[in-house]
Amino acid sequence: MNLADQVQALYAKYGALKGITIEIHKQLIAIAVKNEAASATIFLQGAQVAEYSRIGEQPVLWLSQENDFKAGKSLRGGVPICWPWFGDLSRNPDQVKDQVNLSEAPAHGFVRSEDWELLAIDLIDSETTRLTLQLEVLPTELWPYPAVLRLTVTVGVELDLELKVKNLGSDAFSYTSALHSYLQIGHVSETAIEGLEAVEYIDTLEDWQVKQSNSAIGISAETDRIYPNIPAQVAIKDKQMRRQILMSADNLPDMVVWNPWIDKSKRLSHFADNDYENMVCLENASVLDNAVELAPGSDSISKVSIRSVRL
Ligand code: TA6
Repeated sequence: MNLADQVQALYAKYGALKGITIEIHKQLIAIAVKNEAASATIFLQGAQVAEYSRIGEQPVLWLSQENDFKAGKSLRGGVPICWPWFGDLSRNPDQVKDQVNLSEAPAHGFVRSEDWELLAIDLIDSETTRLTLQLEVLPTELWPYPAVLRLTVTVGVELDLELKVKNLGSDAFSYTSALHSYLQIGHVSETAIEGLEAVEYIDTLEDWQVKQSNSAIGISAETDRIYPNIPAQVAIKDKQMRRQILMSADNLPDMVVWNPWIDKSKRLSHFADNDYENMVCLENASVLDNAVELAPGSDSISKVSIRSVRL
């Protein structure tokens, strides 16, 4: 079905719903949501929440202004879904790595560039809208394990993303995953990350050494850290925007903290040279020792809640 027909079918099904608009961004289709609490934009490709704002407030999620909205290329920004592996496959646990042909493995898995099906839009109340999207993962040479992924996005006073993974095959498989949230900040020099102080972390930029910072995290250089087994909630304190963004998760025990800083910003696709000043990624994840093994027929549900609170 071509883009116009897809949009037509979506309008027929959901166009009459209050606050729902079907949008075309070049080669991609998005669902725009607006209710009394918030607005959001969810792209069918990758089931990617690209935007989320509380009504009358600055965006909570950061989205690159250099995206070209091409089919097959995940947007830079919002909340990309990293599955069935996080990051560079070669740095994944053996039980994940050995399942896949390393030579063809894109960073962060493949589901973030696939077209997901919109199953439902529900107007829960005047402040809450829920979208349900699904991706059937058919066996391929790259990933031979049939599965179905379902993402439930709840747009309201907070943004909730719930990802359910079900193993449809007759063999167990293992995966790592992350909800790779890009968060909008006023300026990196006036931002601190609280809640990870007591957690040892892996510094992927310094030979994966284990380190610990005993104070709130400030960012003043390229930062790419894996914090295993984090506390229930992590906060970004944003002095300039006079708010904090609270990140809490269920069944995603780890967090990756990433900011590309100056040099990597120049090398990144769809990323302006100074974009590092206004974003930081806090990625709730299940990686390394927390890789998930899914038995045939079983499922795993993980969830992230993102809430913006005025300081
Ligand atoms: O989560 C951190 C990270 O793995 C960084 O190393 C950087 O590669 C970032 O993800 C973005 O990855 P992407 O493939 O979306 O450009």
